[in-house]
Amino acid sequence: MAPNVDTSVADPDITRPLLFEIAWEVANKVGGIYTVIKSKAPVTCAEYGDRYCLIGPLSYKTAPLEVEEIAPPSPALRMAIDNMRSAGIKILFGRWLVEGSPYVLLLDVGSGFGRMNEWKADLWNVAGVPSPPDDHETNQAIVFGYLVSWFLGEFVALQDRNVQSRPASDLIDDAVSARRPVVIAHFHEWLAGVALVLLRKRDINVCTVFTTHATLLGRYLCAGDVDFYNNLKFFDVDAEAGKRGIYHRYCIERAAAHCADVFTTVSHITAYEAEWLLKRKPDGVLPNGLNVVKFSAIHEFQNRHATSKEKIHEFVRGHFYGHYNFNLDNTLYFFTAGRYEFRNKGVDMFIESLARLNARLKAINSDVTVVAFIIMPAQTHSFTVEALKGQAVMKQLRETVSEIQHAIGKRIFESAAKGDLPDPKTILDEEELVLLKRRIFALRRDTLPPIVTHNMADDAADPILNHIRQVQLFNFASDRVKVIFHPEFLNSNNPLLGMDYEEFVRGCHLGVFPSYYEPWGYTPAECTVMGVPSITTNLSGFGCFMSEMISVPSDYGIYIVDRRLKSVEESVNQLADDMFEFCKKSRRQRINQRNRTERLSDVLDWKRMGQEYVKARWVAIRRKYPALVEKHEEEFGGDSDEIGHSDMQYGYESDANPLSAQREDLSSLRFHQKVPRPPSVPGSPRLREEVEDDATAHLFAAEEDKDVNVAVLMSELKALGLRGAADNY
Ligand code: U2F
Ligand code: UDP
Ligand code: G6P
Repeated sequence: MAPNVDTSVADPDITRPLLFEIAWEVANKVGGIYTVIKSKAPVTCAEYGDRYCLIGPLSYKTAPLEVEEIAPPSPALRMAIDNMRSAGIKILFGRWLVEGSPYVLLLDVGSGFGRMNEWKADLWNVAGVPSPPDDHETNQAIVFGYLVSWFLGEFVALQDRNVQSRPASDLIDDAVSARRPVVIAHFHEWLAGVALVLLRKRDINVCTVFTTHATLLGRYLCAGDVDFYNNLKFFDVDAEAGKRGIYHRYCIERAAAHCADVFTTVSHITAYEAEWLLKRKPDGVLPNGLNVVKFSAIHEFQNRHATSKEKIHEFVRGHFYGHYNFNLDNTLYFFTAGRYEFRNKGVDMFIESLARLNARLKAINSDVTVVAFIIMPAQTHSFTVEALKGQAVMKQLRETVSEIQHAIGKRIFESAAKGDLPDPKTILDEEELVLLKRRIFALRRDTLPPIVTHNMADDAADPILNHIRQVQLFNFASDRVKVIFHPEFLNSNNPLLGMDYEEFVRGCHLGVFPSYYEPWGYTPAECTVMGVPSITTNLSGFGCFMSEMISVPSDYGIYIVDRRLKSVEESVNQLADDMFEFCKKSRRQRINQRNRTERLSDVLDWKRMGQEYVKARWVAIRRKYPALVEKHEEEFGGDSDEIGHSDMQYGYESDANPLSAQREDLSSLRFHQKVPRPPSVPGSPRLREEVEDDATAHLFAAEEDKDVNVAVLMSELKALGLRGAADNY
């Protein structure tokens, strides 16, 4: 006779949940969400191990490169996949070839299109979400949503059946494996939102989290000419969505936000936006982190800056041939990069401020040259002949010089071997002089160095080019600010600027991201972990996060332009001021500042940021199974009501870095603690006196003072034997 089974044994096990994370960008790079999921994989795998699986659409272009197919490891998974395959759905299950190697389940949306109309009708009936026939993106989102909910529904049902079909002795002997683990499904962005709505409507036993990385309406409204933040509370959301032809997409986004057990966004500013545009106040904020890889030598990132900068120098020599009359040693590289959203990404403000910076540098007769790059993909027809020619003539010159150099070396050796000094007047022979002249003549040109590196599909209507025309930044020889618009993302096979994006960023001095609409903004965060200072705004999630985290962000090379409380004119001036101050820094100050910027990477590491994800999942379990969580907490202690207040321990040990003792450990800072001012910037006059007790400390503190007498400082450094450091002034 089967023993009486305690009903509590059939309760799901909340201590070892299974986690599915669902997004359109799993193994399929489109934008920032790919960076979120990929960079977060190591910490999530460390926490969940093989209980973690990502679900995305099957892209035949990228999946073969990114995913290694394997057999599904558990019976429930295998059966759920087999059932769907036998109904004609194509599925790839495997390991995503990224750090952490998580499981991935990729669903071929095309193989589900046959059922699309039936599903669209169902979505209208169960959730009141309409869908027009001709919006391909929405059609894909709906089919993907039905496939995901089909899979999760099958999986949960099969799990239950497996547990119930076990022999009774199993239930008694091994209570852990006999209890079905709870399933958490974490959905990102509206494109993955349909499944969440269906799980709720079908009452499937899954705890759900929805994270939105922007709102559809926010992005559209900001791209237009709207005073967005002052009117947030007053928009007639349905009408605004309707006017822009995105009402059906908006319905999916709003339904997902309302159906989730836990609704989150990536920053406080987007949480505020979501509250008014999606009409649900987010339960918490899950800021984006990065997978920070530290070099074993702290100064390695500084060396990389120098080598990458040398490559940018090479490109710049070619690009400005014939007008190359500036000193590269006194040249600073600024850049902005990202998707081409002219107003949202603040390119309008960047160009305007560059024009003012140009005027100011000219006014003080500065010997600094700024080369500002704009890296934003647009429609083009390949590179311009002029841009390619610049690199070609410079290459020829370099080859000629290297041949001549070789020949001269031989001559010097020959004469020295015979005991004679070579005659400097005849060190170059006639033929070499002629060759050199020809190369120099080839560098002449009548035109100005080009602004844009590619032939634009619509040059006359391009907003970036038009703005550059308006402020007349035409790369004149007299301009101290030069502009290069590269309307394509970078890669190392590029014949002009043969560097990948990371390498390029490392070689630059300053990233400039004056966004108007930016829920997070990975670009300045990426700069930070590479030790490159950046400018952002208090309308970007990253900017707000940094100003909350750091007492004085600019000390650490994080400049935040006020675009909230200031007029456009004032913000443009502030940006120009920040860039101008940056131009006045000595090399040594820049090196010092980069060190500080890089130190912030601990703050942005997923090992720390990931804690908010842990809390969100726990709150989802708590909301789905309040009684079970209460029982668990009675037994084991703990209390976790809201995200951001939970004291749940994150079971991930950061690896012991032997060099970490030399660094301030920012990774251990809790979210409500601020990063203090750097030790070399005394907080008060009293502290400054104490620092000056140290024989050398005042030199370093003096670096911060604008009015420091550099000549005196140099002689003091030399007297102290720090000749190398003095040379950096
Ligand atoms: C290290 O951090 P930082 O370099 O950012 O520290 P700061 O306190 O701002 O002082 C900068 C020091 O680094 C030196 C520079 C200052 O002594 O002269 N320096 C250099 O000589 N050459 C370079 O290429 C780059 C920098 C460390 F990470 C912190 O934990 C310490 O608190 C701090 C002071 O010891 O130095
Ligand atoms: N990026 C890139 N190549 C480039 C320029 C940018 O891969 O040449 C990447 C960059 O590293 C970042 C992403 O594009 O990860 C932009 O993300 P962000 O959060 O700034 O903006 P989003 O596209 O999400 O609005
Ligand atoms: C790095 C290198 C230094 C170099 C410096 C240039 O710190 O380690 O050797 O002098 O970069 O800095 P800059 O800001 O002038 O590009």
